[in-house]
Amino acid sequence: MTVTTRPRTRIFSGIKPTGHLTLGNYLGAMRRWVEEDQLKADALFCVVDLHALTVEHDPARVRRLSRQAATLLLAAGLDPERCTVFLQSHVDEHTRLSYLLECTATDGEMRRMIQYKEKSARERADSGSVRLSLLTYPVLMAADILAYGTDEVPVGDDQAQHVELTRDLALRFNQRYGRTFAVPKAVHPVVAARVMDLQDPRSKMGKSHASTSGIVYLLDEPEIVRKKIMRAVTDSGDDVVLDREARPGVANLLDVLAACTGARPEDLAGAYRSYGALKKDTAEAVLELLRPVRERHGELCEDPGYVDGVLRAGAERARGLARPTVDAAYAAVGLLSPA
Ligand code: AQP
Repeated sequence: MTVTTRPRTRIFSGIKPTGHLTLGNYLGAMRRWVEEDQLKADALFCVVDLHALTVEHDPARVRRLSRQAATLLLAAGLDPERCTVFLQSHVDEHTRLSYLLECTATDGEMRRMIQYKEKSARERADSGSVRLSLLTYPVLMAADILAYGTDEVPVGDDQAQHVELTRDLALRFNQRYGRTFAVPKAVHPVVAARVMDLQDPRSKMGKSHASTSGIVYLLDEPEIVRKKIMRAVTDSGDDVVLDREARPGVANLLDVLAACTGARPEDLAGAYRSYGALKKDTAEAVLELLRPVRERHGELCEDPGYVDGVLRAGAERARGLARPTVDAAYAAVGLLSPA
């Protein structure tokens, strides 16, 4: 009898260096990568720097933010002994595969993406034009995921549509050319899957938004974090109830506090009599959660050679994992391999 051992679940996720990382990134994605994913699976985490080129950008800032994002991932607790951390642009297989997936996707699918609709409107207003790569970026994201035979993609729920597209492309490619890709699924946190902007609680807390007063950045000074949370928009009522439709600002604070403390938002709602007390406790809980990340980030900044070494080793491993799948995809569509 042959005994076959099932390979470990493969996990892939990424973060874009389009701005300073936020509490939304941490609660929606990074924390789970640290506390669950790297412990249970063969996990790869990527600073998806090519995605930062889809909008107006300053090269020096992209460089700075890419390094800062990688450093923050390690500061948050990703352990290079347990998982693979790397930069997307260091592994050519992502863009190699992206082209084949552009030949699999349709332009209609791309134009239906909600993020494209939102961001293209913003770009057109700001700079008068929209880069083609903003339209095709979900295909590159699909390539990021499919190149690694990924089973699970842990993301905030703003990315659900892109992972759905990735599944569709994998299924279509497999059906046309023979089974080449694993078909991944998105996994979202139970609480705080979409942290909202503190000043505009009907919009996601997004790191590239122009107005920063509703965004808690992971590296904000404690006093700034307190100020932003104490000034969060709530509503005209004064009792603390969980009503996401009518009172999105209060619901957002309850979700954040719940995510920080492990309590349930509905239980927390019953425990507060004023918005002031809720904000104060939320601010302190957020600070407590972020304190070790800020401290470790400070230490790692003293040792940039360490971060470079992690990224170099991560890219090397990632390349080795992605190449056979991408080569197989090239062969499957009918391209001759170099002699
Ligand atoms: N507000 C959020 N709540 C929960 N999860 C979030 N994520 C992002 N914002 C929230 C999750 O963090 C991971 C990395 O995000 P990203 O870098 O792909 O995108 P972003 O932070 O949304 O930044 P953008 O797209 O550059 O700019 P904005 O935000 O301005 O649109 C993902 O898993 C994401 O779900």
